[in-house]
Amino acid sequence: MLTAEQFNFAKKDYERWGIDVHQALETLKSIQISIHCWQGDDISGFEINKSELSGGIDVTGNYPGKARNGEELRADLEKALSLIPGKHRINLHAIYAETDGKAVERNEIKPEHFEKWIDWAKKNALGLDFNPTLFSHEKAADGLTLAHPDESIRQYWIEHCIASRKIAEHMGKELQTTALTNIWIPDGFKDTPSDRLTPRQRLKQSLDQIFAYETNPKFNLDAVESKLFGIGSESYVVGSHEFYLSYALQNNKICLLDTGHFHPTETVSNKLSTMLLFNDKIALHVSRPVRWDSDHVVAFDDELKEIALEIVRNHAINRTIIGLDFFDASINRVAAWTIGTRNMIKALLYALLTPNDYLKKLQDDGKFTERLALMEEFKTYPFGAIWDYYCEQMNVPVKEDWLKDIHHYEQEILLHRHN
Ligand code: RNT
Ligand code: ZN
Repeated sequence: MLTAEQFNFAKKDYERWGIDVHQALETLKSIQISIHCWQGDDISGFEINKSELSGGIDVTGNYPGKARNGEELRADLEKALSLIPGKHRINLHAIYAETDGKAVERNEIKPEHFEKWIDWAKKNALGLDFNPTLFSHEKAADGLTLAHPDESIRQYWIEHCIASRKIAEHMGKELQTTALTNIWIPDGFKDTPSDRLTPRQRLKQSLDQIFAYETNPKFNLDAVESKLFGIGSESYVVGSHEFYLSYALQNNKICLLDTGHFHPTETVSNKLSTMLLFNDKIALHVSRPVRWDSDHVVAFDDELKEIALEIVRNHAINRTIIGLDFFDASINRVAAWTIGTRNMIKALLYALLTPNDYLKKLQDDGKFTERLALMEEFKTYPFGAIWDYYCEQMNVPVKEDWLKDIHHYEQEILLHRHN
C-alpha cells in the first residue's frame, strides 16, 4: 500500500518530464541479465581432477557455504533469482560440466555433460550462456593457451573452444534462446616481451581455426574478451583490447568489454557509443574494479549508471548483451549475486527514468548550464519509489527485505555445508 502510494507521487515527478513510467517498467522487464554461475563457488567448477584457480584471476575470502556441486549451485542460484526482479540468464563455464564421476578431458566435453543445467534452465525458464575454460589446468600452467608456442597445446585449446561452442549451440536450440559463447584466455607475460607480434599471430590463427567451425547464429553467437593485465601477465596480454576489437570487426564476432579490464581511469561507458557505430552487437562483463581488476560485487555507482545511460539513451538495449563478472568469497555468495544483479537492473531503471532526449537537445542547443543543472537534479528524483514498486510488482522483496531470506537460507542451508 505504502509502496503504491509513494509510487504514484514519484510517477508524477517523472511524468512532468514526459517519461512514461509504466513503459519504462515494461522495457526493464524485457531486459535479461546474464548472471555468472561462478560467484557461487569461487570459480571452482566440478572437474574430477581439479586444478587450483589460475590465469591471473583470484578470489579472496572464505565465507562459509560455498556450493560444492551442481545441485547446491543451482539451489543457490534459485535462491538469488527469487530475490531479483525479472527473467534472466545463467552464464556457465566449461568447468561446470557434470560428468558422473568420470574425468573428461576439456577437449572432449559434450552437450550431454550439461544436461542437468539444460533441464534446470527449462524448468526455470532461463536462458544459458557459455564460456570455454582456458585456465585452472595443467595445459595452461605456464600462462599460455591459444597463443602457446607448442602446437599441440594450442590444438588442445582450439578443440576445447570448438567443443564449447557446440555445447552452447545445443543449449540455444534446446532453450530456444541464443546463447553467447565468450572466449577469454589468460595468455600473457609477467615481464617485458622480446616479441609481441608472434603470440598475437598465433592467437589470430587459433581463433580462425575455432571459428572455422560454424554454429547457427540463431542458437549461438561468439564473443571475444580483451584484457589489459593480470596477475602474472602484468607486462603484456596477448588478447588486448585493440587485438580483439580488430578481430571482432574483421570477423563479424562480438567484442566483449569487461569493466575491470582497462586502465583504472578509463571507462567502458565512454567506449560504448563508439562501439555502437561500428559493431552490430556489444557484450559486457559488468564488474567493479577497485584499484585493479579485483572483481568486486557490482555497486550502484556512477560508472554503472553511466553504462546504463549509454545503453538506454543510445537505444542499444537490444544490441547489448549484459553479463556480470564478479567473485567475492568474503561475503555471503548468494547475497553477492543478489546485490550485484539488483544493482545492474536498478541502474537500467535509473537510465530509463532519465529524460534522455530532452537532455540531448539541451546539449545540441549549447545550453550547458541547464544540462548540468538537470542532470544533477535528476540524481535525487524519487527513483527509489519506482524501484520498490517494480520489485513489489515482480514479486520479489522490496528494499532490504531480501536480506531476511538470505539470513534464513544461510542458517538452514549454507552453514550445513562442510567442505
Ligand atoms: C578474467 C575475465 C573472465 C573471467 C571469467 C571467470 O579476467 O574477466 O571473464 O573472470 O571467465
Ligand atoms: Zn570478464
